[in-house]
Amino acid sequence: MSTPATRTWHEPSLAEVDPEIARLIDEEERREADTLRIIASENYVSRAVLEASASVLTNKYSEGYAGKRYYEGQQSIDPIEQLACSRMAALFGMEHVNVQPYSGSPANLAVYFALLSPGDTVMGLGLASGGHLTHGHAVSITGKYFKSVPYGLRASDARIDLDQVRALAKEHRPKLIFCGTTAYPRTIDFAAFGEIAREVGAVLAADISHISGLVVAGVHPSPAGIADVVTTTTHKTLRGPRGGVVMCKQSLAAAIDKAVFPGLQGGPHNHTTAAIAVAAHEAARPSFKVYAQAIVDNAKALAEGLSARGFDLVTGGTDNHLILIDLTKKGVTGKVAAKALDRAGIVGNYNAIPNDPRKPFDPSGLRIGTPAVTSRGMGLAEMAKLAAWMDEVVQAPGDDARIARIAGEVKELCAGFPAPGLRV
Ligand code: DSN
Repeated sequence: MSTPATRTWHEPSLAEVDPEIARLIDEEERREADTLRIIASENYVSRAVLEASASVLTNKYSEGYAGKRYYEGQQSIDPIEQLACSRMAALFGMEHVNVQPYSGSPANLAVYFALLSPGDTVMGLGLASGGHLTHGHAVSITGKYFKSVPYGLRASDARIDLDQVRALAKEHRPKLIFCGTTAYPRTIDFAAFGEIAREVGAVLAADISHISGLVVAGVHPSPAGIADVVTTTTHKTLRGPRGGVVMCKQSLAAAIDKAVFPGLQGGPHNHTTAAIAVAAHEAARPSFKVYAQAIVDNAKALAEGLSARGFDLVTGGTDNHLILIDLTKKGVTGKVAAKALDRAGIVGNYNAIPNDPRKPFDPSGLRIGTPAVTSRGMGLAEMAKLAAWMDEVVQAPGDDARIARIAGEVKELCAGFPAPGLRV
């Protein structure tokens, strides 16, 4: 195997050309190093993924697919895209993979564009119940151009109401059923969705953006062999670059590819494609299974620590990487809590809870998750500290002295757990 020759720059650095942007990037790196990132959808990519993302591949146009491009000069691009596709196919056990969507929303749009006509009926989990905008929400193109029939959660336990899914599917006969979530702490029953989709003759699309890293590691059931189409972002639990992927049965491959290009997009982002290939390579290693299991173990430990401190958790806990906290009984809104936690170096996001009486921009809940802290190598002892700090902050979100002390303690803890991809 040949090693690439060492190359040197003949141009000024970013810091020399644009010190203002260089400084802001440095500050962001410092912030990512010194704080606990508990936004459930965020993570740290490895240095290898970062290097591929920041490569010269960003210079190249490649409309089309490997072997069928509209521009010349694809000697490196074709094998890179083929590697990304074959690695993702092997990882997820899917027949066909398209790695070109720019992110999760375009990936989902490609599914609609490939399989539906405007006005066709689609079912998805409602946004207020933990679904995604692109699963048919009224403000999204998916709710405006298609007839959207949202399903929801059981009132008794805030789990996806599969009886309601079946009843609505029988009544409305959707062409497409989306299963998948952005704020749901429990296992998705793909087999049950598959049965319902078959009963009504609908295509089943599983959007596994949040849980794809857990799925490939076998710590969450896989939709492979059940769903006709699987979409995912690549930057959440999977630890890849910001990107999107559509995977499907071979019978849908041509329609999906045509929908992505030329239907929705021009040239793919080749630097992202290469980074997806690297992330798939990393996720195929045995160590990734250990990592994904640790994400779930940490989430369960954090949930227990928070419950023990009187936090009200939607569904009472978690099966995956994510915890949804109802702060109503704590007497503080999600926004006030999230902003105070951010000042303490604990970065999450405010989020609506099921049937939230408050508005989405100032809701009753917090959504947190453990993928990023687990990427730093943190474990159960650190989750106990995190629960204690969160409790202290939420008890007194206006206590600046307390928050400053906690921010210092968080920074000290973080120094012992260097984050992947960051310079130390
Ligand atoms: N923004 C993503 C998330 O945080 O879940 C979904 O699009």
